[in-house]
Amino acid sequence: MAETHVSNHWTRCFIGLGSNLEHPVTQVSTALLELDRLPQCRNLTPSSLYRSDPVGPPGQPDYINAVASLETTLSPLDLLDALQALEQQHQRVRIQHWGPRTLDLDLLLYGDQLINNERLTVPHPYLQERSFVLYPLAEIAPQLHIPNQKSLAECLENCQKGSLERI
Ligand code: PH2
Ligand code: MG
Ligand code: MG
Repeated sequence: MAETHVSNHWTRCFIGLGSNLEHPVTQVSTALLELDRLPQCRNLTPSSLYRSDPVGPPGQPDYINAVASLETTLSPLDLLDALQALEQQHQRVRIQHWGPRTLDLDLLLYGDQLINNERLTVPHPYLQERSFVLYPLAEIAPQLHIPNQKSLAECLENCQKGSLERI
């Protein structure tokens, strides 16, 4: 009989949330509640919500962003599956790269792990340059260690806040 491996090790992860369609504040607020209810996940810590201009193709609505940490016994790919299932529940349609979306859930960090495969790159490749990720991260984890990268404080020094505002 096949053996199912169930981990009992809790890993702290960080997830970036973003929306710029269909009532973005509601999309992100609802997604935070849904993350809190994911199986094999506990201790959700959300940041405030932030508004910012879109990075990428112009002419799309402003974004609402947040970051949340949680502890999980899910593997990185199982957590990614759970995040993508939530995006689907929010009727996410992928049309344009970096185009408008009802809900984007990015796995930013998974403990100290460096992950690079077809489905997943962790730490998230644009983490260091995005004010809408760095500022909410600093709010919930000012001492955060980002594996293989500069400290969060250093990243923040090199990153313009731009249009980002906490709401
Ligand atoms: N997400 C993108 C592309 N551009 N811009 C903002 N302000 N916020 C986002 O979350 C965002 C973006 C692709 O994931
Ligand atoms: Mg994204
Ligand atoms: Mg994404």
